[in-house]
Amino acid sequence: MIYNEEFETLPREVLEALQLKRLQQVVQRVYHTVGFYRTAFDEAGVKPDDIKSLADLARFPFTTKQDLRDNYPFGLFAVPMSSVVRLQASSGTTGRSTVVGYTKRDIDVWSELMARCFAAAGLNKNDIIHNAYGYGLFTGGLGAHYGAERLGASVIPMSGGNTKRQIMILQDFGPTAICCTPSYALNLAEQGRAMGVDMRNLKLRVGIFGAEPWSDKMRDDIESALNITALNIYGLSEVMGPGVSMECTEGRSGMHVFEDHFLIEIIDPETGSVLPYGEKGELVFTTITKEAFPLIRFRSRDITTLNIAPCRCGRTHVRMDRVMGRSDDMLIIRGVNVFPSQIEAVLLNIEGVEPHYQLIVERVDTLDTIEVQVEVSEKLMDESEGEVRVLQNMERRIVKDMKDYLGISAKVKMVEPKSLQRFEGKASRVIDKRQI
Ligand code: DLL
Repeated sequence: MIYNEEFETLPREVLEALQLKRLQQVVQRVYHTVGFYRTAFDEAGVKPDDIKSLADLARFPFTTKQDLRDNYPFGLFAVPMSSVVRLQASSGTTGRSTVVGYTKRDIDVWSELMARCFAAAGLNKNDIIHNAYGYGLFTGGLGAHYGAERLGASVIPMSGGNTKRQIMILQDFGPTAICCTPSYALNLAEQGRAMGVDMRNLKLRVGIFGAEPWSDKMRDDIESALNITALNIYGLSEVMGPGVSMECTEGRSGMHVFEDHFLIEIIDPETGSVLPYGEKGELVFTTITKEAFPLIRFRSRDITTLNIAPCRCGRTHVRMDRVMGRSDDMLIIRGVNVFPSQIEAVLLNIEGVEPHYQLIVERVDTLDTIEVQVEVSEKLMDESEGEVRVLQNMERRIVKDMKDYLGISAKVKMVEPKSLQRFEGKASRVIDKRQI
């Protein structure tokens, strides 16, 4: 089913005319309301009036995650706080996290786009949706929740964790759809089986999975473990949250980007030049309807391709392929985004620890694990005379700080001074062994 038939199936030329009008408005608006954009545009020698066609956007400067951090928390908002009704933040970040704000109308648009996603998955008001995306600052929980309500479905606000209870609810409430990260879906299937529950015979028909990379192999595994259709949903907090794009049941080959609200470009991450459809590159988003926190040419760092070929479902919106990687070093550990530099910041706050560390990421059964190997300083080694208790305390402190500041559960291993590899060029501190 198509939730918003009119806007999701607009002929391309009509869609592009609408995009241009909205783009011109938003570029004017940010230039006059957000100091950051005024400076950035002036420095690049461009003016809002320069947007005469969609292609003119390519002359405008990019916005990066660093720009968001530099303007933490509310520096890029384009409306006064009195118009902001909700704040959310990207996960796993301390201090300089990215904070996003929404006006009432922004929440309204987001709810509609999430409702479009559920409809694309074949859901309607008769469905019961088990929402196991985390509620809180993370956009997954509330984003999916409002969309499910907008659709008129019955939503179960489970949030993440408490797996046994989730399995009980899945049995007792009989939801027909589930939303969570793909790795958590596998985890639920596995724990359910361990509890002796026949997970293939639940009422579930469809799963809406995203927030982390996954493969067709994982899709097959989830579909057969839960006996459902597994669909991909994509989004990022900065641009809105979940529901920026969604696979339809017809195509199952790429996610339609809701282009009446977002302009999408694909660029060469090295040179920044715009690439044609079909080529692999980094996604760049411009929000053309957001009020509180509009973004111009935001570099997502997500690598994929765009496919403009018409889809059997009738939607005219371009499809993006699954995310194939990132053009930065961000890791997603059990749905929590974390940069090695943030782990480093936590480590360096602890006395007796050297700035030499290695991160080993693995997927054990269905769960991501991260081990942090870090060198003890020689000074501490000498002072403690290698006493085990001192090292154990330090390990405990690091585990706690990683949880408190970054929201990740890490295994910490203290290693001897000078035992980790040293780098001559760019340090490569992450060993990612996950076969996704
Ligand atoms: O993960 C929003 C979301 C919630 C999407 C629930 C889907 C479902 P962030 O925490 O800001 O927002 O993380 C955004 O997660 O740039 C991608 O690298 C990654 N990501 C999101 N969806 C997918 C997906 C939410 N379907 C970052 N496949 C993005 C691969 C994804 N990666």
